[in-house]
Amino acid sequence: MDELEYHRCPQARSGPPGIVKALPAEWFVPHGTNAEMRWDTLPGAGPDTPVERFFVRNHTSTPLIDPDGWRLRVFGSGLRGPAVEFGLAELRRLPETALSAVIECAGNGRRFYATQQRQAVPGTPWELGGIGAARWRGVRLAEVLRRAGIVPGAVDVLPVGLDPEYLGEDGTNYGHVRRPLPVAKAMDDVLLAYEMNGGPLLPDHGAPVRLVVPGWAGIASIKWVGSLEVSTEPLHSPWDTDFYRLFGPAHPPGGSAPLTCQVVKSAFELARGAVLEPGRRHRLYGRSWSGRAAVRQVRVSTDGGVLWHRAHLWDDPHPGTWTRWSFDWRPERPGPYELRARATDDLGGTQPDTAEFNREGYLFGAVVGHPVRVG
Ligand SMILES: Nc1nc2c(c(=O)[nH]1)N[C@H]1C(S)=C(S)[C@@H](COP(=O)(O)O)O[C@H]1N2
Ligand SMILES: [Mo]
Repeated sequence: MDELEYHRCPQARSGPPGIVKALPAEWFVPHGTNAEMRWDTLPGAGPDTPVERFFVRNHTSTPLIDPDGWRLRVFGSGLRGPAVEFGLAELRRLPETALSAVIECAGNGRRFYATQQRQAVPGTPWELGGIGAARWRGVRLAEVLRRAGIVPGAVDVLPVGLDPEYLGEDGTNYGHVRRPLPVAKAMDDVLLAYEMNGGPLLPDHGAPVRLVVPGWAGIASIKWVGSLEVSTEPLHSPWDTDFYRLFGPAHPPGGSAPLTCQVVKSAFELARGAVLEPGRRHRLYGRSWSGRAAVRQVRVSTDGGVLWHRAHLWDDPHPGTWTRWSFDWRPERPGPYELRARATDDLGGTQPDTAEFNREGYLFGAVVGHPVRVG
């Protein structure tokens, strides 16, 4: 880490501290050190979220890392030999892979535990904008681990971020953001990404290199990765023991197993409380996604869940990323309406009417009521 030019960025002029890119109010809702994407900015956007509009979830602040000095150190009992280091140019010379994937915060939708279910939960009160989709390019983590000499008995890989150490509200120092990844997932579809939507990663999204762990809670996709410990013994960090498990009445005292896949969700590309003109046709756009499989079908209700209609899908559904859809609606009578969307994925996973409570408010997968006014 000595050779890194690694420092905190100056305070952003407006919005959350520690984020480098501009956060105009028409694109983002600020939440502490995080910035939520506003869904009403998406109509007309392609399948991927433009990088300047992609949500940011920072535990601390975005570090500015000199790509020429950056090195990825791979070490641990799960390697045949000593530690191996890779520079950015070396990674770029390895076989490259591109994939489309959403990154979604496990707490996305958390606000609806309070507003729809009257269940108070702490943490960032995301509506549904703690998600973005991109075309990622990089090298497979499996390729790097193989070149580093991973042994068959390896069980966990622990990527560590180069952002500042994370301090809890009570002052506890949790150290650098890091979360073990089981070898089975690490050797499957995980990418060490150096490009996003055809350009280099932005500092806020993990430059020079981040992990992209398709389908899994966003915390797995460690940004600004500086090292990977590969181990033949299970590894742990507060991010898989204290955070990002489900705690609560439905779960054992130590919590559920660490979170992996995200659940099925849907969102309208419309402001909550949007006003629509009566007596004309409105094309309601939205997107649905699932961490486990491609989205197969989406149904929309414009009357609070009484009648449901099949939405038109605009994308060939792919696992790992979202599917765009639309529904044409011609409301005649002025007044308040509640829109709903419910998606079903290829494994039959769908969206319930209520999400099962957990103390931290993760994985809100229930159908979200979307109020609009016709008039
Ligand atoms: N090093 C590091 N990696 C991190 C984080 C972080 O704070 N530090 N936040 C995680 C969380 S909780 C999420 S949801 C995603 C957000 O990625 P984005 O900011 O590029 O949208 O990054 C993950 N990777
Ligand atoms: Mo997250």
